[in-house]
Parts: sequence; structure tokens; C-alpha cells
Amino acid sequence: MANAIFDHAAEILRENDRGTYTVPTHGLYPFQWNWDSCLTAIGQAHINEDRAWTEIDTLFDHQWDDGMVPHIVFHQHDDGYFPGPDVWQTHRPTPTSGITQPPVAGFAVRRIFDMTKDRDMARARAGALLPKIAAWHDWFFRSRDPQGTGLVAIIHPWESGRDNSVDWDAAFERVPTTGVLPFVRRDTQHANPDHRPTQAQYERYIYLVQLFRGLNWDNTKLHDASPFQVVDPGFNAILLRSCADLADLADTLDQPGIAAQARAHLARGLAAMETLWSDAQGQYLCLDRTLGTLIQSPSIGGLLATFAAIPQHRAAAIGTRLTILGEKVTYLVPSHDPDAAEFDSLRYWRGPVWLIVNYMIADGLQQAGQGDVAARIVADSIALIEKSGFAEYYDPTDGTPCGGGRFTWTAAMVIEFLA
Ligand code: 9YW
Repeated sequence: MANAIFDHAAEILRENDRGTYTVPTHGLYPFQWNWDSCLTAIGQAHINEDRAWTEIDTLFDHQWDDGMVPHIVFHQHDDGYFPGPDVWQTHRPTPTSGITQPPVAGFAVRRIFDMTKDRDMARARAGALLPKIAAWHDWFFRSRDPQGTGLVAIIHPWESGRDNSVDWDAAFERVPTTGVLPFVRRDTQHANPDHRPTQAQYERYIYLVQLFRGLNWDNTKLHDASPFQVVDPGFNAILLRSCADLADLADTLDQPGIAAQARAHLARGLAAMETLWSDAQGQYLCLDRTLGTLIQSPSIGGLLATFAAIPQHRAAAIGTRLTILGEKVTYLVPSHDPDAAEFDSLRYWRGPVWLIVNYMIADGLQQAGQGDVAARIVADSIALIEKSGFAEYYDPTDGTPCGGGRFTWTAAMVIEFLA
């Protein structure tokens, strides 16, 4: 059984491979997405090391001069996706979006470095990527933490990778929709509209794109100009884990300047994570930076914090919280607490299970000595594949497959689970 699943996953990676980058799925997402590519490369590394490195190289070929790595690279024309390059208007040689996504590249590169059997290739490819990843991290702390709090804010829900999470609802209410130009969504033509964000949310997504576009995508202005500034513990944990992995890799590859800078970011960030902890919820919460208050929304973002080296007692508390959640659903980890009024088992990031998040949470728990909960998460992930195939996401109560099918990063995570 495991062999058949592995082979099927490898087939999906091949099918969505466009030579130097991989699309998340045919039709719905016809371009290169940032964190999809980094996590996909981990799966590819089990099959073809050179191809795995190329996936990440291609992404970083489109890094902006200020250090940002965009969330989408529009390699080829395709009007099956909205918003396309004509909406973003970033004026890049190859069009890109103008915002970023969870910075998992540092983690991915370290993981692929450790796996690569051709050690000369590993050193050469990782060595070339290190300064680029370091520049991206520096960009984050400069542009998305201008007050030097140690944690970075997202300025658009799409940056989080968890587009329509309940976490953003209250802050998003303050984003107006005045002046939003008429548009036609394409996502609802590929996937069930009941599994996707609402029209009202899309109008706000586009309001922010138009606002930033009006500021010429100048990252010295965007953070302060954005009516939406949220500090997400999951996003920051990914950044901090990447800082830690980058530092270790920089030591190995004898790049002490990069190692020291990454460790400085890491130390300040880990200390600041404590300000996001909620005893009442038993997990980390998002901070609404505009108001200066924690957002009382028990989502997966606060559980993903285990991906960084948070204190042992915090990781243990998250383990407990996951065990309780595991009694409420058939498949861990629901992207929102099933007891919350906003929970929606089918709608994207408001309830469904995503295998990439399962992978990162399980990895973090394993590192923190919470092996039992990690094992349950991995077992549930494989059970979902056996029941419902390689979907974009799944209903945590009964495993219904949702969103796009034959999904690349789902397949990549399965390869990593089984290898
Ligand atoms: C969109 C590609 C992307 C992911 C995001 C996910 C979704 C795209 O798909 O966003 O147009 O809404 O939320 O995390 O990178 O798989």
C-alpha cells in the first residue's frame, strides 16, 4: 500500500512539473507559488536531487532587488487565474505578485541539503542560495517589523498562506472596499464556491492590492499604509525556524556573517513569541498590530508555532491542545477549532485539514519530544490520502476531499511522510 501511494505521489509531482518549476495543481493554480515550491522541493529531493534544487533556484531567480521573494511568479500567460499580472502591475521582467508568502525556504534548503547524496551539489547549491535567503529574512525584519518588535506582520491575508482564516475576520472588517474595480473570479470556476473564500472577502483582497499598487509596491511604505497588519504566530514560527536552519547551514558552509545575523533575528523573535501566548486559549494567538490586541481566534496558526524552537512547556501545552482537538475530529489537524461558531468544515482555511501544515506541526512536535501526537498527525494524514486521494484540503470530520485535486504539495508531503 505504502509503495503504491508513494508512486502515485511521484506521478502527481511529474504531472505538475513545468521543467524548472511546479504548478500547485493543473487549472486552478497555473503558476509558481512561493511556499508551495519550497515544500514541493522537499518531496522532489527524494526522487531527483537536481530537480529539487532547481525548484528553489527558480523561485529565487525572481527575488526583488529589496530582498522580497514574491508569492506568485507568473512564468507563462494564463488567464485561468485571477488576479493576474494585469492586476498586480509590478513591472517585473517576468511578472510576479507584489506580496510575499510564509518564508519556509530556509527550512526547506536545510532539509534538502541534509538529504542530498551528491555532497558537492549540496554544498554548491545551498551555498548560492544562503545569501539570497538571508536577504529575504533581512527584508522581513526591515519592512514588516519597522518598530523592531522581533516579529513581522503580514499586510495581506494572502501573505499568510491561510487566505480566509477566521483569524483575519475582525481586522479585515476594517478594510474598505471603496474604489474596487469590477472583477471576475476564476477560482470558483475551478473549485466548489462553497469551499472557497466569499465574494466580500475577495473585494477586500483586491482593495489591498489596489492600495499597494498605488504606492508602486514600495516596501518602505506598504506596512505603515496598510489598514491590515497582523502578527501571525504560525507565519513567524516558519520564519524563525528558517532563521535557525539558515544559521546552522551557514556554519556548515563557513558563512559566519549570515549565521550571526540569522541567530540575532532568531533570539529576538523567540523572546517576542511569548507576547502571543494565551493561557485562556492554551495556544498562541495572532496580534492585531493596528489595535495592539490579541485576536481571540483559536486557529491552526497558534499551533503551528511548534515549528519554531518555542519553550518545552509551550510545546507540551500545544500537544495537549491537539490531543483534545483529536477527540473532536476524525482527522487532525483542523485549521480552526470545531467548537468555535465560525468553524466551517469545508471552507478552505476555516476548518479543513491541510497536509503541509500537518507536516510542519508534526515536525515541530517531534523536535519537542511530543512524538505521540506527531504520530497521530502523520497517521491521520496518510489515512486521508487512502480515503480521499491527493486533495488540496480535507474536511476534518469525514475526510471529504476539497478544493483542487491531484495537488502537488499534498503529494510532496506524503512522500516525505513515507520516505
Ligand atoms: C489563492 C497555491 C496557494 C497556496 C495558498 C492557498 C491558495 C491561492 O493556494 O491560495 O489564489 O487563493 O491558500 O496557501 O499557496 O497552492
